[in-house]
Amino acid sequence: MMTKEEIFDRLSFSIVKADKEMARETAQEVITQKIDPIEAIEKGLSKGMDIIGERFSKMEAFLPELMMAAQTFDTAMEILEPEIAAQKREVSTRGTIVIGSVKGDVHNIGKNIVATVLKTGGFEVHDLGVDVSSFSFVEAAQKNRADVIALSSLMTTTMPGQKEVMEVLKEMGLREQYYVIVGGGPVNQQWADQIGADGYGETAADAVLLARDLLTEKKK
Ligand code: B12
Repeated sequence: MMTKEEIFDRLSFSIVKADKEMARETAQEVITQKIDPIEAIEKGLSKGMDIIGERFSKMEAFLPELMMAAQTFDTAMEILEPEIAAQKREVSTRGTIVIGSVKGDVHNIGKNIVATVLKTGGFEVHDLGVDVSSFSFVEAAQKNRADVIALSSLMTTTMPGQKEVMEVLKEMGLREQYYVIVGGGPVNQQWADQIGADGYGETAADAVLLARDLLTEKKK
């Protein structure tokens, strides 16, 4: 039997090699061994993505390889996602969240994980997809009576999209109505402070804690 560490390494390796069969089999092993699927994502699949991203920035890997790695990630997620969803125990909803990748950004793997984990954490989640305009975020928040707007940016070039949402909210006089949380590769707490967002989360698990804390504060 493979140890947990071996499983995580194998998940990472399957992404780097874009080996869907290996990704599928190893994800299945996560389920069989009752390993926390979120831990497997963070310590396995995402590690592999970091390696590919690193190679890409050094021009040792190219766009087709990135795309194949992303497809391999999705293959593993097809197996892990139902398992994450099955962990859901909360019946009543803790609040409503609209989430999306900001304008110009089509990266969705991390955003999808955050959406899944938020749902499991008891939130009603409206996923607006990728390349979402600032106005669409605000419009969807109004339409769904959201409590939180969650913005994902994977590139330094799309981070200004997060700032723009803050500006649109202010211009429309709606800033006080929603909590705004931000995340994604290049985003950090300093950026969140700079644009006046209510919180930053490094991982999907952080997103849940963040949303819970903010809404508990609200109800006080
Ligand atoms: C896979 C990938 C792609 C895939 C995306 C497929 C898909 N369906 O998503 C494809 C091939 C399409 C792609 C395209 C491009 N990419 Co790309 N891509 C990546 C890569 C390798 C991995 C991203 C990923 O999925 N990570 C795994 C997930 C699980 O992690 P995550 O997204 O960070 O999410 C976690 C946290 O950040 C957090 N989180 C995420 N969102 C949110 C939101 C909130 C509210 C919170 C609280 C938390 C949170 O929780 C998640 C789970 O823990 C990264 C490298 C990297 N290290 O990030 C480059 C990277 C992001 N890409 C990059 C680039 C340059 C591009 C392209 C411009 C390439 C090109 N020349 O065309 C295009 C741009 C497309 C566009 N307009 O958006 C650069 C960006 C550089 C920069 N300027 O900042 C990177 C950093 C690679 C590099 N090192 O150069 N890419």
